[in-house]
Parts: sequence; structure tokens; C-alpha cells
Amino acid sequence: MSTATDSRIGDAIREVTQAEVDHYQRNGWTRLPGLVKPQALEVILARLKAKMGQDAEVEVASGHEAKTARPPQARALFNSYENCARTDPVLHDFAYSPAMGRVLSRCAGGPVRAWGDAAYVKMPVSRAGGKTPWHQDWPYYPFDRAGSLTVWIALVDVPPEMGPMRFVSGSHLWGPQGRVVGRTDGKDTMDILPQFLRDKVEISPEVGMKAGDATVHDDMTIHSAPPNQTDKPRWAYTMQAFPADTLFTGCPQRRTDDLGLALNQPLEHANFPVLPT
Ligand SMILES: O=C(O)CCC(=O)C(=O)O
Repeated sequence: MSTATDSRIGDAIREVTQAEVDHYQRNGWTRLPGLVKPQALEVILARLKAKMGQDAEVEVASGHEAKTARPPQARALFNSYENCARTDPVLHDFAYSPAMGRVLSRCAGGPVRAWGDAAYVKMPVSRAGGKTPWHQDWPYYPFDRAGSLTVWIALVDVPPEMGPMRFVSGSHLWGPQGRVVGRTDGKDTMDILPQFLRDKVEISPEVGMKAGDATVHDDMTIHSAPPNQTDKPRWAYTMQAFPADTLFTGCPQRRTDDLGLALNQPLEHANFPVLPT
């Protein structure tokens, strides 16, 4: 499907350091400056723009998710292109490369299965873009244990005014704190946290990112992003994974609904391969 030249795109991802892994495991997030080399960013951005348009004006979904629309509250946060790698061989070689597998499995502390990739483009406030509310990712997933994680790669420079993500350090150890998407009262995770946890909240500094810089966060870590106050879309590419031996809980989820997964068994399905390392 892909050529030898294409498959080298994964080589553009550097190794994580032990200090970065330690920071991730202690805080539930870490920064990975210069994770992806510029040449690969250009290729990725060009392939996303070919589908979404130069200004990300078109939303795209591939694979299983294409059957179900994203909830309106989620659509307000970004214009997205879900599961790009399922149909794009070059993006597949990037997201499912051993180098990407090593980043995710070293942070997770063991083998991981792919959950999926996506482009998330936060539109400027002037084009109806909003903030990303404080939330956890994990409460939406059909996993019997914690440990799923996300690598978030800036495809363009993301200065503070463009809305880089912020994390609540240590909150990956606080357990699930509720589902925010779907609430109708406008409250987010920070609003509904019990007071004893709110007293412990320590928010990561708001640091601008250069194109190619990345963060990794545990999907239990509470995180958010301010609105994009610039006049340019904030292009980001994400890849998610979860511990390979996680068992399926049967919780409804558009990514797993109707796949025929067996309750209380590993998510052994072509959509969720164990990532090579
Ligand atoms: O890009 C953002 O503003 C937030 C992304 C996010 O919540 C995630 O990748 O889990």
C-alpha cells in the first residue's frame, strides 16, 4: 500500500528521554520539544489540507467513526479529521510507526494498542472557535482500566494566544471525575471537582509550542485549552493508545459500537493493533 519512501516518515519522530517519561508518569503529562522533524510536518499538513481545505473548513471522518456524527458539543471545539491514518497510507506509516509506538509505550510503561489518530483544528474566535473546557478523555472510553494516553503534535507554531493545552498535574491519579461533553449547564470538570481535589489543583504553565513540539497526556489527566485568539487555525495531530491488555467493558462508544468486541476480553480487532516498537 505504501512505498519505501513513505514508510520513512516515522523516522522523523525522535526517541523520548527517560526524564520525559519520568515527568509523564509523575505528573500525567509531559512536553516533548521537537518530537517531529519539519519535513514530516509539511507532509502531514499537506495531506490534511488536501482533505479539510487550506483553512480546515471541511470536517472529515474515516473508518468506523464516519457512521456516527461527533456530538455537537465536541464539534464546537475543533474542526476535525478523525482516523486519517485508516485511509491515508502516509499518515498510517507515521501514526503506526515503531517510533510512534515507542513514544506511547515508553510513557505507558508497556505495550499499547492504537486507539486512533485525528487532526484537531481549533478555529480562531473570529470564526466561531471556542475554548477546550477542562475535561478528562478517559470517561468516554470502554476500558476496564486507566492508562490510555494521547500524543498531541503541534503542526504549526502555537504561541500562547493560539491556545496551547494546559494540564492539572497529578490528576491522572484522581480517577474519573465525570463526563463534560453532553452537559447542558455549561459546567466543566474544574467546576464539578470535589473541593478536596480542587484544593490540590496545580495547572501546568501556559507555554507556547513550535511546530513539531508535542505533549503526551494520560487520558485521566484533566486538561483544557484557551480559545484561539489569532486569525489562523491551530492545526494539531493526535494519536491515542491504551495498554494492550485492557479489557472491553461494553460501554457504548462510537469507536467500538457494532464491532462485535467481546465483553471482558482484550480489544483484539484490526482497528486496535498492538503498536510496533
Ligand atoms: O486540542 C485541544 O484543545 C484539546 C485536545 C484534547 O483535549 C485531547 O487531545 O485530548
